[in-house]
Amino acid sequence: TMKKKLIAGNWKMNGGLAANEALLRALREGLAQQAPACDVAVAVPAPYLAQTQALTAGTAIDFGAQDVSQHEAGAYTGEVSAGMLRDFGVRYVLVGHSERRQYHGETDADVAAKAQRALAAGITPIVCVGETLAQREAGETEAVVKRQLAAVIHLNGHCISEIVVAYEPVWAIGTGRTATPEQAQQVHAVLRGQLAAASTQADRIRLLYGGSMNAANAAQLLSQPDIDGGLVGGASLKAADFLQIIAAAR
Ligand code: G2H
Repeated sequence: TMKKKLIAGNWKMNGGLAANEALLRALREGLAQQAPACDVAVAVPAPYLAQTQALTAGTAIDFGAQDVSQHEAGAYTGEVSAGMLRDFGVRYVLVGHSERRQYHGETDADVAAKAQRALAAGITPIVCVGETLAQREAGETEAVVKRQLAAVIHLNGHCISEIVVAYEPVWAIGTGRTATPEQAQQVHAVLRGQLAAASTQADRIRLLYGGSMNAANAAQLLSQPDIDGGLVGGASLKAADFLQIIAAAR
């Protein structure tokens, strides 16, 4: 396909002013030498959006947030709205990461509402789907990811080609246990088929793989026909590793 791959780092709740600056400077230098064939982004904790905006200005690095409120504005203490993210030039926002679903009780309906808020603010939601180990072992993988994707396919007034989807098997997240390229491709093909049934633009939607992607396994995963990039957690915190993954995305 013609689309560029996307390699997105998910810093999760890591970093600090000094560490972020060192990491972003190293990425900038690395990318200036490498001329990446793919799009590159980092999803940072909300307090560092301004810092990230300043340090990535004029570079090949896009950035995003890790969550967004499903509400537009008002009495929602602690929440950050899509409009606030837009004020900082945010291009992407993770929505429905499994850690949000698991530890913060986010439902498919919440995820759909958040994706819709992002789109309305001109921000591309990276919608995360994925099965737990128990669900995989019960043979429910396909049903689970299809249900999670179905929730965001028919968002009012927005063409679904404006989203990015990340498949992250929960059992592979931060565990060092990666899905095999075949396991990942199998699920990506299911998701592609579901998107194709809903939209003529399905081929334009980027499907990322996430879950212990690293410098050693990225090339094989990224060579699968329906894997259009990666959502990278732990390995995105080390510039050398992240740059190697970016180099593998051709
Ligand atoms: C999955 C991934 C990034 P990691 O959560 O979203 O993290 O690469 O550390 O498994």
